[in-house]
Amino acid sequence: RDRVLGPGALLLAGRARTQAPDLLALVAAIADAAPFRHMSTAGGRTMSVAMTNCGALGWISDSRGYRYTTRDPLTGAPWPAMPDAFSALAAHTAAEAGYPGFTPDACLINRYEPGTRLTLHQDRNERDFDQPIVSVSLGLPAVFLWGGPARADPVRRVPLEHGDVVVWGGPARLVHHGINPLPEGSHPLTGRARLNLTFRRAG
Ligand code: MD3
Ligand code: FE
Repeated sequence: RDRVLGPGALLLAGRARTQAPDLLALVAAIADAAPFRHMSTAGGRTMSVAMTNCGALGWISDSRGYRYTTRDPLTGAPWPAMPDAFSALAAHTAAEAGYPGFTPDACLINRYEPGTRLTLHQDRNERDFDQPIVSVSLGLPAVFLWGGPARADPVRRVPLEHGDVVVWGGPARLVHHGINPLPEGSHPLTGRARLNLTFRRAG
């Protein structure tokens, strides 16, 4: 299933499958120090996706808007360090997609349960849009919504499965995207959940 999804977007199907148990154990350790939480938006809504971060910078949303911070606002501590296995996977897959030297300083970890969705948005809080974003899907499958540079552009539906890695760069970097409400289900490694890691060069 490895394929170019479109300009700038390369799917490496199942590329993280063999490492998935290790990655999930690392996520559990990160969540012990920086628990998953439902962040609020500037508009006063609560996000249905539960989030945490690791790395020098972490993405947050609160009543003041979206931004990256060096500390977890919940604990006041720096975000947990990015495990070597995380940065190595991101660097290797980015290099395969034509981005040598990708050194992520942020990893946003999203947790979906059945019914959780992520509405169409762009990722624009990073400093350099020439740097790609690498995403790793674990656990339950989801339908990824892939639009265009304008919010009203038509949306494609792309299934993302356990172990899939996608590198988003170049013309794919600023497209609108989201996740359909997660269907009911259970996965041997994650139970009733999908976890998504996104590796970013934020600063
Ligand atoms: C295309 N996460 O964390 S992963 C996000 O499954 C986010 O949790 C979704 O959108 C998830 O911001 C989608 C795929 C993805 C991630 C970031 C992108 C695609 C992207 C940034 C730019 C373009
Ligand atoms: Fe996004």
